[in-house]
Amino acid sequence: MTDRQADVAIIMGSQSDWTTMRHAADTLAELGVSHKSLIVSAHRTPQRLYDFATGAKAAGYKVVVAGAGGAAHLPGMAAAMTSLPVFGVPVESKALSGQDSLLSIVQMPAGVPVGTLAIGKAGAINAALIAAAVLALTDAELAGRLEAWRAAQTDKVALEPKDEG
Ligand code: RP5
Repeated sequence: MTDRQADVAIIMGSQSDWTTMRHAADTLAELGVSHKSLIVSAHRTPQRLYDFATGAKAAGYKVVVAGAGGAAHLPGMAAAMTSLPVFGVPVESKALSGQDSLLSIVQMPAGVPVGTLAIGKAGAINAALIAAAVLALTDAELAGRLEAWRAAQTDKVALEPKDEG
C-alpha cells in the first residue's frame, strides 16, 4: 500500500460506506484528479489503518478523504498518523442518522485536525471539491477545471422557478 498511486486517497471504514463515498470518487473523476479508494477499518483492520496512514505521504498521496459511520474513528486516527490534510465525511448511520458519525469526526482535540464535511452524499462531494481545491493551489490546469466545474454548476441554476410534476 506504499506504492505511488494517486493524489487523493479515499478511505472508508466498510464496504457499506461506498454508497456514500463513491460520490467523492465520482467528483474527483469529473475533475480529472487521480484517486484511489480503499476500505480501511479503524476497528476491524487496525493494522491496515496503521500501515496506510504512516505510509500515505511516502506513497505520494497529497490529501486523504476519510469516510466512516457510527463510532467513526477512522478520520481522526488517520490524522493522528499523517500530516497530510485529512477531510472527514460522516456517513449516515441507521441508528442516529449520522449525528453520531458527525460528532465523532468533528470533535477532534486541538492539534490533530480533521476538516469535517456534511453528513452523507453532500459531504462526500464537498470533500472531493475541497481536496481538489487544495491540489489546485499548485496545479494551474486543475484550478481551471475546478473553476469550469463551478461555472457549470452556476449555469444550471434557473432564474425563475417552474412548477414540478
Ligand atoms: C463503521 O461502521 C463504518 O464506517 C460503517 O459506516 C459502519 C458500519 O459498518 P458495517 O457494519 O456495515 O461494516 O466502521
